[in-house]
Amino acid sequence: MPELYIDGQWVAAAAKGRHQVVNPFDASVITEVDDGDATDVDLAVRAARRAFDSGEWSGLPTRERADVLYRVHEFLLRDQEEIARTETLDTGKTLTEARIDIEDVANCFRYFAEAAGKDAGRVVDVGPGVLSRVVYYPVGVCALIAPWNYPLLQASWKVAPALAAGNTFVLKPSEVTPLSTVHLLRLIAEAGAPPGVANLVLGQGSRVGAAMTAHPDVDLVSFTGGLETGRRIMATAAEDVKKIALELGGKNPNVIFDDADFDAALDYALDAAFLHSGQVCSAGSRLIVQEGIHDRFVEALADRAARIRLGNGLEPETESGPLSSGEHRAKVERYLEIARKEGARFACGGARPKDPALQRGFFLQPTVLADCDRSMRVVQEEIFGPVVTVERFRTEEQALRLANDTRYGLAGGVWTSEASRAQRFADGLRHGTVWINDFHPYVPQAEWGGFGRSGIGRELGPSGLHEYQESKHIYQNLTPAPSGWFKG
Ligand code: TXE
Repeated sequence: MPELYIDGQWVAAAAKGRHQVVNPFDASVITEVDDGDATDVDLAVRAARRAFDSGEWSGLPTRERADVLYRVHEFLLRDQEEIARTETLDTGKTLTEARIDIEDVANCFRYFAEAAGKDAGRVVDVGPGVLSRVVYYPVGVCALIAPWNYPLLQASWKVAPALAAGNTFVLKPSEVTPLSTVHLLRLIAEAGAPPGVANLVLGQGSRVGAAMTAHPDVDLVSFTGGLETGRRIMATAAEDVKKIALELGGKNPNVIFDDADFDAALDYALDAAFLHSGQVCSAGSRLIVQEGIHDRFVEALADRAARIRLGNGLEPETESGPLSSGEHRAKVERYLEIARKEGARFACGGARPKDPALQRGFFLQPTVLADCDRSMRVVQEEIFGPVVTVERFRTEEQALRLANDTRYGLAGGVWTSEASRAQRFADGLRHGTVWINDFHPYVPQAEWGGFGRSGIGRELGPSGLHEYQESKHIYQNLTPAPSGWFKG
């Protein structure tokens, strides 16, 4: 079956290109999919343009668009198990995590279905004789580019608000993990989105993603992925002054004070660093631990990290899967080499696992790098693998300075039993999400995005909808009369 979805039809890539999708657990080929190019992008953008300009979607009452999103929510839950298995095969993550992802995807659609009808703009009180309103309109044709770590989740944070606001879109999943997104497009079609509203082009970033970003008929580009690609997209989008939203990852501090609940902080430090093999934009990959508990904490962390059960995500006993691709594992291994040269102490891990059952997959041992400091590249750069660095601090002031000493600013955590310090510290952190005595939870009602080089704009929450809207101020003089400004 062809996998490009353009103008309400499933079609093959124009140049008949094909691309293998690989299971990272054992490097086996799951399937082959179409590999599009600029011609497919052009067809998809034209379809999206026509559908947008016709008003058949943007002109619908919000409630009717919301109905389509509610149906997508329902179908996602209906197909949850099938999509979760696809996501596990494609990404290597555990089935438990994939099931949660798909539930979160469904909730995202429900949230934006609800949110769409809530904000009808506002009346501005200008005084008597004037009716002044600020109202929201869809931006137009959106190019949505998603990454491989949370393929469907990251796509849904773009697709759901784009649709809710009345836009049309062309979506490109990562070439590494396209399968669950193909399923989503089927569900959007089944839910009744008119032809041309939702379009899918599979293919390589350098061809399909670049063509989407450069297309003159695209009004907005929303991208989640790496910093370098984000920079390139921003530069290309500048040509037409397209609107952009970028989520570019992070190097997220997780600060543990001496007075924290030791066992809880340890458990969450493990989750923060090693969930989905650390391939999480908000991973707590930079531990900053107060000196009173530092040595005991690092020892306990390394002990627990070394016991994480690696394996096939489909097996219930597996706690963590492989990295997403051989290429990505090679990147993480280069950072392990850098860590050696920079003098980090390997408290555990640092190599591929020895287990014969894991030799064909893209596995790496969970790794704790102790005795790190902020001058090191492994502390400053996003590794995006099962690697956590540990720094030591003495005072609260020093901890805050360390936690904010990053070019990124996506998320951060602080662990302490002193409530006033927790609030003070949270206020001081320059990161888009801050967790106190927790790590990783997010909700669709609250904004997600970063300070600094973590990106531009916000996903989720009311701002996540506004990213896909233009505001317009309509000012009506109810009692027009000559102004008398010019006297002649
Ligand atoms: O991502 P890319 P890569 C970080 C992480 C990782 C690094 C590089 O540190 O090691 O990025 O990963 C599409 N124009 N994150 O190279 O290339 C691509 O096809 C338009 C953090 O795999 O950024 C895919 O769909 N699009 C992150 C998407 O961009 C282009 C999640 C992301 O891939 C393109 C993933 C181009 N020129 C990686 N080139 C997060 N923020 O969560 C590629 N793409």
